Amino acid sequence: MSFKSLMLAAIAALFTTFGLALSAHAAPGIEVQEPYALPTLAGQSSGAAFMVIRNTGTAPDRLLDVRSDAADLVQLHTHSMDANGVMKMSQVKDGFDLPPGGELILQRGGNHVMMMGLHAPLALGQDITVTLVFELAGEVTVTVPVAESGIDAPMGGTGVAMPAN
Ligand SMILES: [Cu+2]
Repeated sequence: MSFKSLMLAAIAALFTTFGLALSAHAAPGIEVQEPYALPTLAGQSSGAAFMVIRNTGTAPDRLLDVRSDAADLVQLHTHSMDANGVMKMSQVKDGFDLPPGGELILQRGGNHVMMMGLHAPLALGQDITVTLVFELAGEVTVTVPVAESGIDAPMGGTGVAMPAN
């Protein structure tokens, strides 16, 4: 094998590996990182899931809705302060904008996936399935492990999508 063909083989292998890594949690233009859902106690009827969603495409997209068979009612939620300075959760009915290259961070104390009427307690080590519904990318199904935190969760980010009003 010549040096040139070796190089081409190495480049081909690199692209194949990269493609496989991306396909794990990706749909066209959407990449989901570090999903997790907090464990719940017996008798606790609701839970929340968190993740980082990135628009890797070149077109604006929007997270419209969320679904899961883990609970009766699943909604996109945010936290905001009411007139009395009390933090409250509320549904984000219009969803979240995801500009090209933008990130939507769903995290504790912020935007999150709310699951009400859990069919069973969320136990550590278990996986649940959450389907994200995007305006452009369509449905993206994510396997969400029940854990205390996302592994290697990014500490920050740029282009954070703010909740639409
Ligand atoms: Cu909530």
